Amino acid sequence: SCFLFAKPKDFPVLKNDTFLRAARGQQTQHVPVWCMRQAGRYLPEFKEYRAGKDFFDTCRSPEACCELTLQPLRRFDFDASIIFSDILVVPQAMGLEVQMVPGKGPTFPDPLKDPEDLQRLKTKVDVKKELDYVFKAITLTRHKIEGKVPLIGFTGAPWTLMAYMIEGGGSKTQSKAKAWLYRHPAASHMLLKRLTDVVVDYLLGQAAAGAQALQVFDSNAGFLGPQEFKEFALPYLRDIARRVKDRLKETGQDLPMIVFAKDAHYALEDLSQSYYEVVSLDWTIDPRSARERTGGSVSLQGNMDPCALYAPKERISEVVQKMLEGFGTQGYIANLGHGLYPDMDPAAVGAFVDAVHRHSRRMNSD
Ligand code: 1CP
Repeated sequence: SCFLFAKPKDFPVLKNDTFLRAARGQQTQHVPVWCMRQAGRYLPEFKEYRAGKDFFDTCRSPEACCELTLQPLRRFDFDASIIFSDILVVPQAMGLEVQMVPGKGPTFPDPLKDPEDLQRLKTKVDVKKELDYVFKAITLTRHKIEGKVPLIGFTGAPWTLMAYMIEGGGSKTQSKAKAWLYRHPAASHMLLKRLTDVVVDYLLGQAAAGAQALQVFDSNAGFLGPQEFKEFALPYLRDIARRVKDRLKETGQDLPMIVFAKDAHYALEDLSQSYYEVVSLDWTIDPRSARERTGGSVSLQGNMDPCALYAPKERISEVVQKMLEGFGTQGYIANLGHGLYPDMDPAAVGAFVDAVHRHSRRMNSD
């Protein structure tokens, strides 16, 4: 990687480091909490701000990304923020067109069909140039957040990005992308390797721009069986963390990294030995067994079923308490097992955040 950034030194002082401490396994007074997709359509102010604007135009506006990142922080006592963007900006940077079709989701008009289509991708991706708008958004947001909470940068993982590039959008089976793994393993590895190189530069650029932690979303991991995950996902996830960390060390930076491989139960032990400080869990894993299987080697994040937010406040509080009892209050970041849905009640999110803080403070003082 050719990134050599001066570390910006003029950011406001961080006032709440609970999330960063928990990520590193250091002691905290309360369990920090944030939500995947905390900026989103469940917030009326988000819908109002986004109305009539193209999704990826919004992603390309640092001011808009900053505003949308800050919106949930004005309502809720979150301990972290995540930059408003999307994982699909990476395939765009590699030369594939992606549109956001209202009511349908992200759509590639011309997805990859055969290995020959790899020729359509840029051979050299100038990440600094192509994704500069994300770096600008991060720097601006880091200033405007005024040190209230840390700012998380993120990327899609190579397998998840590859799946979108071949499927051309969301998919129930991922059968087109999986067909590549079985039919064209060499071309698959070539694509995954190229995605890995771009993702490494992308995360380094985000760190240089002011991101204080980095999350890698392997949202489509669960479509793979254990063998395929071991061959086509895990090596790239490990490579990303190792390369980003090695490079950051040279510049004297040390950012906690989070891996979220949704539905990849079978990989929990491997993921906990993959250079990430935090393993983020979906709701199908029991907190106690996750602790046992990771043996205290990493911090854990997650994993309340997002649908628990449809429950009344008292029930949310009970679910949170059980979750905290399972994970314990240290080396733990409360979150959902996946993102918030657009029809969720903002008040339920507030109840979730307050329950995490309240129960964990009480448990720590018992
Ligand atoms: O206009 C809109 O509001 C469209 C909805 C939306 C939003 C709010 C999309 C389309 N992306 C986003 C923002 C987004 N995407 C964030 C923002 C920060 C935050 O969390 O608050 C993040 C982290 C993402 C990451 C992302 N995009 C993932 C990984 C996380 C996950 O949900 O698993 C994935 C898979 C995407 C692709 C994507 N973008 C949007 C949609 C609807 C989808 C999923 C499409 C599908 O698979 O069917």
